[in-house]
Amino acid sequence: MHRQRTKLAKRVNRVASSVERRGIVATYQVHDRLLGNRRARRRFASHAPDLDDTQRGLVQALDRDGYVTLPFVDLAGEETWGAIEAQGAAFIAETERTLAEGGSGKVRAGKEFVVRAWSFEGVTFGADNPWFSFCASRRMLDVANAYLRLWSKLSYVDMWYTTQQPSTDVRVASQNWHVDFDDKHLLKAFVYLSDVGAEQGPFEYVPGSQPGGRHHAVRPWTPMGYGRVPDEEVAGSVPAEEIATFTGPKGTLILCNTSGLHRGGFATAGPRILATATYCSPASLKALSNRNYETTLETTDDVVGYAVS
Ligand SMILES: O=C(O)CCC(=O)C(=O)O
Repeated sequence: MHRQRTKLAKRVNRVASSVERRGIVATYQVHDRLLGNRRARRRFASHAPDLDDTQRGLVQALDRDGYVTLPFVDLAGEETWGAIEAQGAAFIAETERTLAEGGSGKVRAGKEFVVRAWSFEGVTFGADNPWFSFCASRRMLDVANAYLRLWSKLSYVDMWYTTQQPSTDVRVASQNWHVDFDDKHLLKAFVYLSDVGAEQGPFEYVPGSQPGGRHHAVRPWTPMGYGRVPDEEVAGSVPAEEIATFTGPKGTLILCNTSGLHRGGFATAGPRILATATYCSPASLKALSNRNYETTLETTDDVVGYAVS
């Protein structure tokens, strides 16, 4: 009797999650095709940003390969970099103090190897936060919006301290090849706040695996899609020399459409510290993802106001 009830409960749960899943997917598709994204595309089309050569170059590379990398100062300038570097140094010092005292810092279940500055803990950002201010600036938003061809939402802003682990460990979570399930219209920014060599868990990407790219067919994006993509599947479809491994000095900026194949954070010879941000479409925030912050930012710029609301 008890066994029967357990079996029935499991079946009911399975059916309920499948119905919920289908509801989420349908909501995303309606927002992508008809509601939020359609309006965001119209807004973008009627206020095309005026890009300079650097910004235009970034968008062209993103269109072609799904990623681009350059020194952060080339986009943001020395003063902005100086402020973010100092913010990063404070985060590193605080994290290392916490870890030395035996604490874990802000970690998420299943990804305990990443200590986060803010995570999803009800943080409020204002203009006094240099990394947030850059992420919400027109300088950066114009690139994100021009790539996504819509007014994007800034959905996630954080700093990560990826801890060192034994090289004998098995890769887990985002250390394995995967595509982000949240959105098809996605752009992530990573700025290294420490030097990252081959053994500090560099970010890796399959160029052209973004929607519309030459390797998209390896794992086409679907809403709430699959988790880990086996190494053999990537190796069998993409020549090893085509895979981009982003080693680089502190101050390296990577922009990447992570609805394509990527992995990173397997740091076996020292930690990797970076600042990160996610730009997504309105459909994603309606159906598939949550924003990690509130803001007190006051702005008269509609593009900025839209991104942070
Ligand atoms: O830590 C990394 O390099 C991987 C990050 C990642 O998978 C993501 O942000 O979606």
